[in-house]
Amino acid sequence: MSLRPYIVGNWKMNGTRAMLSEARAIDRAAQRYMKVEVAVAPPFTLIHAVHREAEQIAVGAQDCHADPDGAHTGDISATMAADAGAKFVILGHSERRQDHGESNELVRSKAEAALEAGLKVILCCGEPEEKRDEGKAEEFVLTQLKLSLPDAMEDVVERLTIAYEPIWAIGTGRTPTLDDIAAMHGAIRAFLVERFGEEDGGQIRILYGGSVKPENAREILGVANVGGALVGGASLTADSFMNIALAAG
Ligand code: G2H
Repeated sequence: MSLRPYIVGNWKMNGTRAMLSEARAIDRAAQRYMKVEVAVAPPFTLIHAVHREAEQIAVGAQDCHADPDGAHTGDISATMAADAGAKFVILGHSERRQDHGESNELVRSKAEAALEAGLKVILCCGEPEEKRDEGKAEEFVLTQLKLSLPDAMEDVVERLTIAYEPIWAIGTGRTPTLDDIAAMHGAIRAFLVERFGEEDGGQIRILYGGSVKPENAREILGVANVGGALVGGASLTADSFMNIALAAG
């Protein structure tokens, strides 16, 4: 089995119902780019509406709580996201880790809850700039992965995607060199093979995220072990997002 390149739009805290026209346009274009798997993660408030519009693309959530229900004012469980139409959830994004103090252990609990609720997981990792400057980027990222991944996982190739997003590249317009991306994705691949075995670990998609745009997508997506992209700012208009998808095909 070889999975298609995976292009995922992370809308972050952007979008009102006015964005549904972009979702429709993304979905229509995705029907023409069948070589690429396209998905969007809108804010919780739009998951159901985007799900109802979408014929081709998958819709996901940007987070979920680790419990299935309970007294957690303002939170959304994986079960609730799935009920609204989400097929996957992005977990451990650095903005969640920074803004909400999410630890690796909490991310792992959320991943377990998401899998239990039938959601696929996009698990994010990425180093701050000082770790890269110290030459400790790989060690930092692999530790994040070790501690954030659930112990037991079935259908791991289908249900798990890793997203490598160096924190200093997020929304800044800066990106690592292609050699640096290749080195980190190679290290993540080796970790996945060790953890899940040659066959499964060799196939799990590893997305790159951090200032991906139409102008740099083709070269980044051409790097070894880059199986797609997690796209923030450039996913907010159908035009730029689908130009990135086109570069993957
Ligand atoms: C990284 C990315 C999407 P952007 O967070 O997850 O955002 O493409 O805006 O850097």
